[in-house]
Amino acid sequence: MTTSRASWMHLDMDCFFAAVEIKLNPALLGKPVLVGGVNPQGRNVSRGVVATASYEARAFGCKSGMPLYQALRLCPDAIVIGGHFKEYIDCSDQVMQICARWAPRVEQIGIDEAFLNFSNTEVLYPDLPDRQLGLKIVAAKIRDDIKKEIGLTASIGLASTKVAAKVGSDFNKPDGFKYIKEGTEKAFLSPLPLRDLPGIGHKMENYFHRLGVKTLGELAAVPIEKIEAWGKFAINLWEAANGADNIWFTARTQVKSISRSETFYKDTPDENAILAMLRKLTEKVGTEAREQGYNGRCVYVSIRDKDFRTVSRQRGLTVPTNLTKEIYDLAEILLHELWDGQIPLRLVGFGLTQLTMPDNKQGETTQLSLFGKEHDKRLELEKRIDQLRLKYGNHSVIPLSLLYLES
Ligand code: DCP
Ligand code: CA
Repeated sequence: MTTSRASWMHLDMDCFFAAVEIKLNPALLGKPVLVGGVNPQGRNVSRGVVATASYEARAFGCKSGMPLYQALRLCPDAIVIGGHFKEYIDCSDQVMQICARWAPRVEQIGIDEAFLNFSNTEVLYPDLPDRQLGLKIVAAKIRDDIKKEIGLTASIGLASTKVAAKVGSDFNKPDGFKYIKEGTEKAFLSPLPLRDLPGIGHKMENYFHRLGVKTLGELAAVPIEKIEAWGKFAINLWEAANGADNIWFTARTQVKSISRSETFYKDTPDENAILAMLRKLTEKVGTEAREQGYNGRCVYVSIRDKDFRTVSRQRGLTVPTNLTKEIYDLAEILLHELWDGQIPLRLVGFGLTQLTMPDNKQGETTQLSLFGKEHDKRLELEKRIDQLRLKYGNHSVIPLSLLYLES
């Protein structure tokens, strides 16, 4: 039997800014809360808009993007708060770290949402009888970790396509989970209103409503010629409504973190093998960061031991960087702080977070002069290695320590 090996989770935090505010002040629990009316400096702005509303406020019709005065008209008792941006970012980082513990690849696409790529993860969960059953357990673990460690709720969609996973995470919100079985994507999307498919704006929605098209199933049945009039983006939406996956689902905002984790074939207490794994992960993350021109301000390492206990630790870098050497050096320190040097490890994870985007996308960061000559030389070297790897394959240039893993 040939089956697709693609498996995606989409994780989205519930009423994120409001949830963080409630966590900071539990007296707000169960009350209608509006986040907004304050600027990033925390000052009141009279003509603000609602950034988000707690589910209690949503019951009155309040929602993101609505002018505050209008939301207050709908729900005069709502409590308006906000401005704890640092806390939102801290919670976001913690959430992404938990995701990276469980997922081999994490694509953060907004402050509170990420795609978790579990494609081809058979080796990761070899002890589980059914792979999707395994991933359902993993989804429950992720939500559980987030609840226990951060005190917030997340919703997750699990599917073979990104589109279905994304719509799925919204399906049973808040604190929800939805699994869309492979092959049922179109049937799952079909009864849903057009606006449930991200990317369909008001204008397009109105256009299709005038054509009598109200659901995604009806959209899927529109002849392609009519869709083409709307251009490439509409074709992507139409394809998505037809159950296909497509890559239009890229970052809504810039990528916020790059991470990798990997499970050992066999749990190991061998320091050399563990450091080699860490080296491999930092190489991968460094290469991707350099390719995309990102520098990170912070790194984290997570380890999972043979009993599935998982711990992580993060630390800021003195200057933002994408140099493998610099991120590895700090990662090694963090690893030694986390690991007692004895207990066999099952998995190691590494992430570069708080990414800053340089002005141009070639990775020629404008901050180079800040870093000094040594850094520039090292960057030049690592980029050459990237090019060699691109040309001759990943194995053409490997640090010696990696031989532990390769052999
Ligand atoms: N946000 C904002 N302005 C908007 C939309 C969102 O500032 N117009 C911020 C506040 C949200 C956060 O981004 O808390 C995440 O946005 P979501 O669209 O995921 O909305 P929520 O997480 O608030 O709610 P939901 O439970 O529906 O995901
Ligand atoms: Ca959200």
